[in-house]
Amino acid sequence: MIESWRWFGPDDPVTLNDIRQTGAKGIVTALYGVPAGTAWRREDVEARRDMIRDAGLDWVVVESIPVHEDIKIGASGWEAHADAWAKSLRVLAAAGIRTVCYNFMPVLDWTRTTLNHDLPDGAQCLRFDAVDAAVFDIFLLQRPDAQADHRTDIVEQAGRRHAAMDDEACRQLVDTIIAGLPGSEESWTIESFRDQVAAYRDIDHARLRANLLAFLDRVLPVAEAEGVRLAIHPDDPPFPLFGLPRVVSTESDLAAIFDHAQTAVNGLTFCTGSLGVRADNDLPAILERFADRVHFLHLRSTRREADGISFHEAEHLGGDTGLVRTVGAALRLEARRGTALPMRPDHGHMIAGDQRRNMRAGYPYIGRLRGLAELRGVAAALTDPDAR
Ligand code: DNO
Repeated sequence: MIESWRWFGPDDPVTLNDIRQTGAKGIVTALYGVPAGTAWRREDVEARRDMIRDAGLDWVVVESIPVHEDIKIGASGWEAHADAWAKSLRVLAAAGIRTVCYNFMPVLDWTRTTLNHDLPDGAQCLRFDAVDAAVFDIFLLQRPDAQADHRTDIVEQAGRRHAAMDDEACRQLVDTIIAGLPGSEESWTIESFRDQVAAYRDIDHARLRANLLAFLDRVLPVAEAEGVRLAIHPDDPPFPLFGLPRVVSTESDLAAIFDHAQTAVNGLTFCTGSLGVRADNDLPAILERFADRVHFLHLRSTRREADGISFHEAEHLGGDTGLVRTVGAALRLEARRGTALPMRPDHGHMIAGDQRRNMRAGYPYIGRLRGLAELRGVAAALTDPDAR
């Protein structure tokens, strides 16, 4: 595995030098300021690549090139946005960067309802709470028919919880959900979010999937010609939210994408934390089935909670996802394919002063370093023939 680290660019409180000291060799980053639909410029890509190189590291994966909302909706003119996306692939290939992670989640990228959930040991983690999501949807977003999309017991609890929330608590919940988590492509106000959700009124699962496949038909020929591996990121969380469909959540979603175009460049970011939230996703089976399409690993774990919907982020080797088994399976896959896969320790608990150092939600230095070190230890143990 090529140990890598997500870096949010020169404004990231974690510097390239900090990253070098983790032992990671690869950088996962993007030109975060460029709006969706605008092609990346060669000089900007080269300058960023050289900055990383000068720090003794290597830009191994782009995460992400944002997919314009018009492409997801299939609005007229979407093709020009897709062509700009493909142009960025050409620019990246010319600069020697050939793995690109992207997602196809409508409106919101990854979503949580709490950024600082307290754990018994004093660490803090990200959490998604089904009742908070319903409070937002029904009472704050006030989406028509929202109630019907939540379980009755959750709707009842949401009513009680909302009645006890003051303005500040409501504002904080709205911000957490729509203001944009690190790496998110857009940040919304409640009004702009409401409008954008409404634009999906006629887009169901089948339409969104068809729009994704049409997008792939347009960009894959460029990816193939340039030798750029695309790695779609699973939905996080892997179920519809706020009436918006999601089409990269399950094994059958992935099969529909990968069967549509039988080329290895039509690939996957195998994100254990996202897929692992669903108990019906069998992670080792998914990794095995799509083995030749996996181009990038996001390794983190989640713990499902009692209501069957809520979850929080677990320590890397804890939770429900079984990362020791996944690392073993990934090492076998690499041996079979004869390639090393870039991996990054995804997310991490805020620990040991991360809170005081102004770290981005989910992306603390020490918490991720702990995850990376644990995963490195697992890989070392699994590959040492004399270890037992
Ligand atoms: C969250 C991340 C997401 C992901 C993008 C991929 O931490 O996994 O931001 O990178 O959705 O496009």
